[in-house]
Amino acid sequence: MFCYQCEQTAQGTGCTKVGVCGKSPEAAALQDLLVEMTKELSAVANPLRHDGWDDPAVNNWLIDALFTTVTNVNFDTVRLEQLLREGATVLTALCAKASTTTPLATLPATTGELLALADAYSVSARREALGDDVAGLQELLVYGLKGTAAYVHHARVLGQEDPDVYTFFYEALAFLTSDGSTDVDALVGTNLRCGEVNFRVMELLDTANTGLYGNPEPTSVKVTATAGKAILVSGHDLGDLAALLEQTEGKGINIYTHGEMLPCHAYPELKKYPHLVGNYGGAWQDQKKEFDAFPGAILMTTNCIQQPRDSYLGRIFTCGLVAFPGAAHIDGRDFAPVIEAALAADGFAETEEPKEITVGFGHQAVLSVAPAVIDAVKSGALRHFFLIGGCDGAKPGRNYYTELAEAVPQDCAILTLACGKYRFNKLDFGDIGGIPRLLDIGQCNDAYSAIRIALALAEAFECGVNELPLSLVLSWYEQKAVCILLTLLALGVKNIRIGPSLPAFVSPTVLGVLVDTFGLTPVSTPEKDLKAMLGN
Ligand code: SF4
Ligand code: SF3
Repeated sequence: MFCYQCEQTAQGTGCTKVGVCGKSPEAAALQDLLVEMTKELSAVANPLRHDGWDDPAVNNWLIDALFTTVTNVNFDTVRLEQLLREGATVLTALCAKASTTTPLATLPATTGELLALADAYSVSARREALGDDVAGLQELLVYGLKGTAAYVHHARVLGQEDPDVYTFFYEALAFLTSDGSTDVDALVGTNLRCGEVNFRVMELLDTANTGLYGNPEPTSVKVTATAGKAILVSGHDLGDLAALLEQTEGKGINIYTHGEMLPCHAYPELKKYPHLVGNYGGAWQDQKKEFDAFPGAILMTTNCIQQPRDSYLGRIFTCGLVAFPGAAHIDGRDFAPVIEAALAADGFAETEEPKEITVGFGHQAVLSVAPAVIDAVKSGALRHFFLIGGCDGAKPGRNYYTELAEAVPQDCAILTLACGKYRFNKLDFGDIGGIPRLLDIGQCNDAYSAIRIALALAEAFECGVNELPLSLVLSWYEQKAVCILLTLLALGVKNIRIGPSLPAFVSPTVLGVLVDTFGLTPVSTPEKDLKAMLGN
């Protein structure tokens, strides 16, 4: 196997024997085949689409296939093979329609033959053939598309779609099969278009979330346990949580959010349920210890799942596209087995001394107090904004983000989003004239909110986003962070700092281009970076 799509890749260069994430070589091979199938399918579908063809089932398969290969989503070879075989059926029908043929329309009959076939489509084969610059830029696009696909999926299950988004997926993936796909300028251009399209997709998801569940509002969330039976919900899917809240009403079970589900407490239509009692644990990489200690059932709605320990394998459930061999999977949204497991488990014996944090600073909430924020900036009471956000992960270098947040001067505010915030979101940052110094904007896809806030501030101060007293320090781990970075670059945001380490798929030459064109900078030390960002 060869995989270098995430930040924890082995030795910072690539996982070759087994994934650091736990992905088996077999799962990696099937995922390589799935990605290749999305390209072949798009090469056939793209011209048809330009002639007016559309098929929701094919769009859905394409998006699901890409999302499935995001880090920490699907480790289950049986489900991966099933998705491949469904794809072959879809591809065969498309080929018949276009009177053409393509290799993966006919898959070999056995799993062993499938695995052998995957070798030809490995990333290492492409690196050998094309070199690190071109192969890396191609992978950057694939990873950007994977991240965007995750958000397309979230928006779609909540009823928001845009046909232009699917058109771009077909175009971009078809481009990767064309002769032009070795052209560096064309690759950079398509990557930036992926960023633009991802902005649209995050907007769709924002519309879906706020349309169904209301605008997030500043809300105190208990981060301590309440006595009673319990279910912990992790991932990113608001619809799954809403369904579970409905199904557990009056059953004497308390619901806790985990990881990226924390912002759910701020949505009026979710927080109205009194049994949504609090948030439990930290970011995804601490789950083995925390799930082990959680005395109830656990539901994983999307990434990031890690190999479950035997101690909780019987009470962890996956749904949607998440899967881990041995963990029970829920098809659809009937969570009866999760409820049963929660009732059979001990639950929390005691209510802990309550501790609370505040969430819910989406674009609506922040912009409703924009005049106060603008006055504070104008008077000098609020000197600078830092957006410190992105994914969390296991590497010790990620203490950088805690130290940076702690070192931010008292007259500056911190905007944060995604699971990287668990590095500092339980610290007390105080306020500046009533404006909290730590503003939790939401999930990773709420980068959309952060951008809306930045654009509104730029308009108020009659300047560009790059001229605002705002610095972005991002932490990346998986492919959703890749598409968000592409969005920021496509919007012309410069001088972003990124860490804790640089992507292995970005070659030194490509990094040089990103540094020269966008001022993208690797993080160094909190002291040095803070000094540079504050211009002193
Ligand atoms: Fe390695 Fe990350 Fe790929 Fe998993 S997803 S195999 S950790 S590079
Ligand atoms: Fe975290 Fe997986 Fe990326 Fe949505 S939950 S940000 S790492």
